[in-house]
Amino acid sequence: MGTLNVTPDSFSDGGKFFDAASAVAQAQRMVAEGADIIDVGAESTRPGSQRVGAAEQIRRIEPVLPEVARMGAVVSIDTTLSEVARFAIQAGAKIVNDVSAGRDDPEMFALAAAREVGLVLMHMLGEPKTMQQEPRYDDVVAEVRDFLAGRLAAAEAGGVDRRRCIVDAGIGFGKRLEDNLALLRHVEALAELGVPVLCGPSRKRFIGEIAGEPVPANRLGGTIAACLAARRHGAHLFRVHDVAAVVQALAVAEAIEPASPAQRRRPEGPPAGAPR
Ligand code: HH2
Repeated sequence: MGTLNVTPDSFSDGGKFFDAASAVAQAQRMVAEGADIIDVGAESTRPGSQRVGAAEQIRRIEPVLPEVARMGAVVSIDTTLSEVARFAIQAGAKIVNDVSAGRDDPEMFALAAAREVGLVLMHMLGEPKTMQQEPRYDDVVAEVRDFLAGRLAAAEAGGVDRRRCIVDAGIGFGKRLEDNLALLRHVEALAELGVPVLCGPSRKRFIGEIAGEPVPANRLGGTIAACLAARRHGAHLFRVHDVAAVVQALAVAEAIEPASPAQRRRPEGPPAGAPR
């Protein structure tokens, strides 16, 4: 999954793809580099960020998302607002990546159910504005797993087919360094939920903390290491900015040590977001 931030303020590439032409070109590049999914986002969720309303998110994605949908990759929309998701689905998106796991907008599950799209449910402690203010867990892996089990149940109760859901521990979303490391080390605990696991460590602060690298764009080595560790522990999808390098790393890891059949295939049914 290649990250496409049509934002002025994302933590690692804010402003770089804010105009439509550079966003479309970046999507083309990521598809050519081997991305299966392009995740289009119009709101930064970096720690401390301010919310962006639905109208502004739609204004940002409108000249970009339909073009990306025409490229042949599966398009995912990174939003917590059903109004934005509805627009994106109409324009060709097949997956909704909701970092609030359906908590921001009570209509999100009904929309995902009615339009039969894939749905990413991610763990976040609190909200982006405050999530990095002293996050604390007794047992981060169990708490994140239990939270995601609860959101999966809520999505199902809202009519969403569990086979269309994907879970994500939310690396960096209200987590200390040791929490992020424990979650990467224990992907199996999330895989036990029986749906694919998405992992998004790309360029994040925990890599900078370990490596002493303050510039997010210089964190590719750490991104690859985190993706390979998560893969070894059972992750199925990887949300990254640097597609070519991560695709190559995953291909070499696969050649050395093939993933388990359970990791390569969906547990049952069609892939999340597959057309009806
Ligand atoms: N991380 C970011 C945004 N969306 N979605 C999922 N499912 N998992 C993630 O880990 C995740 C996500 C943050 O990264 P980025 O989009 O590059 O930055 P920003 O939120 O500043 O736009």
